[in-house]
Amino acid sequence: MKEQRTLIIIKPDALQRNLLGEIITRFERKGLKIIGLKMIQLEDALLDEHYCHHKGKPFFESLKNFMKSAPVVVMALSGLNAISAVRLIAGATKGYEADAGTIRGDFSISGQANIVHASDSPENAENEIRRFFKDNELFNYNRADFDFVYGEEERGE
Ligand code: 3AN
Repeated sequence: MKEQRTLIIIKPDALQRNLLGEIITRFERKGLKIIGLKMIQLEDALLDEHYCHHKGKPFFESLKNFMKSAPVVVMALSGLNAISAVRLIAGATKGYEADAGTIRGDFSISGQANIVHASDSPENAENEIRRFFKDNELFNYNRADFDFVYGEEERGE
């Protein structure tokens, strides 16, 4: 079983549009385990680090202003192939291009206000989890439904 961890940021537009519960529910019902969850106010230092690959692009300042415009909810998830599974649930970056049925496809029509961030590789996922969570904010526990969420071999039995 390829157990992976990944980081989600539920962005200010989702909070303002009362979509927090809806977004969290989609990941829970998929079978992903929530191993960390908190609300934070983002600031420049963290955003400069998190979006360093967009530094210098024309939308960089506006992206940072958007991400600071209200609190965000950060969430660490674990599961089988969690990184790609979560990216599929999130949908394409631009809401107006994202497939219906995905979070962005269902709730966003914007390239910037696109509801969620989701890690895109194992290396970035681990860096991003470390960026947003301390060790004692991450939890390891058994989920009661996992005998039915996964097959026997996937559970390592
Ligand atoms: P993803 O979040 O799908 O990995 P990235 O890393 O390319 O996509 O973009 C990070 C964030 O930057 C996006 N989620 C979006 O909010 C913002 N962004 C990306 N491209 C644009 C753009 N052309 N105009 C405005 N904002 C953008």
